[in-house]
Amino acid sequence: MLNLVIFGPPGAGKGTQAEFLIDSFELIHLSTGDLLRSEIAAGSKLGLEAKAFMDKGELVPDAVVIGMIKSKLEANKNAKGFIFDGFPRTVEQADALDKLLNTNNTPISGMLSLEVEKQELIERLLSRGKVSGRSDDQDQSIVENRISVYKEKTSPLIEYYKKQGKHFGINGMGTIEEIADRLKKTVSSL
Ligand code: B4P
Repeated sequence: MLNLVIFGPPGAGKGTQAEFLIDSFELIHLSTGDLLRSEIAAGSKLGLEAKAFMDKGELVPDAVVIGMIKSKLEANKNAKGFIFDGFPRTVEQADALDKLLNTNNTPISGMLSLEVEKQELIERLLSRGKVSGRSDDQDQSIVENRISVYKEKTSPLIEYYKKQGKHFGINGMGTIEEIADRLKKTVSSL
């Protein structure tokens, strides 16, 4: 079973690249950002709670996202593998994911860490904000807050996966196709 984490700061191309990887390696794409936006669109209680955090560029509480991932794993017991996109985002989430996967003896195979310069991240997110209507992509101060939250709470996961020998740094600058090729080469070598 191939279980991958696609990792990087907001705007690094996680969602974009995950779409290529699911096609090439027959994986199920689990994006916590997409799952949360579906809850918001459905007007659920969970969505309402999440929206308040997301609009400010803050992380949604760990218990909420861990619960969402747990139920998706249980609903897809026969999957060939998963690509986790936007999850884990904190050390607590990474510990919870390890526990969930180790119960089935299907640990993370690799963490693909997209490396992109800050100015490029800001430009990508603000340009998506002009067309997507995403509330967290429209205001430069919210975008910058998301990048700061990433540095403080999410970037320690690089060390977390390095210690497990599972960290693969990938140059995330260039065209979408160039980056997809780099990722495919790395995943094929796992
Ligand atoms: P996400 O949905 O994960 O948003 P993101 O970090 O911006 O990544 P995304 O996948 O959307 O963007 P991508 O880099 O592909 O999270 C949104 C919010 O949800 C979080 O801020 C948080 O509040 C909450 N949340 C989600 N998961 C959580 C968790 N686990 N715990 C707590 N809270 C959680 O692409 C960005 C743009 O760049 C796109 O427009 C794309 O087209 C463009 N792009 C990509 N690659 C490019 C390239 N090579 N060149 C030019 N443009 C490119």
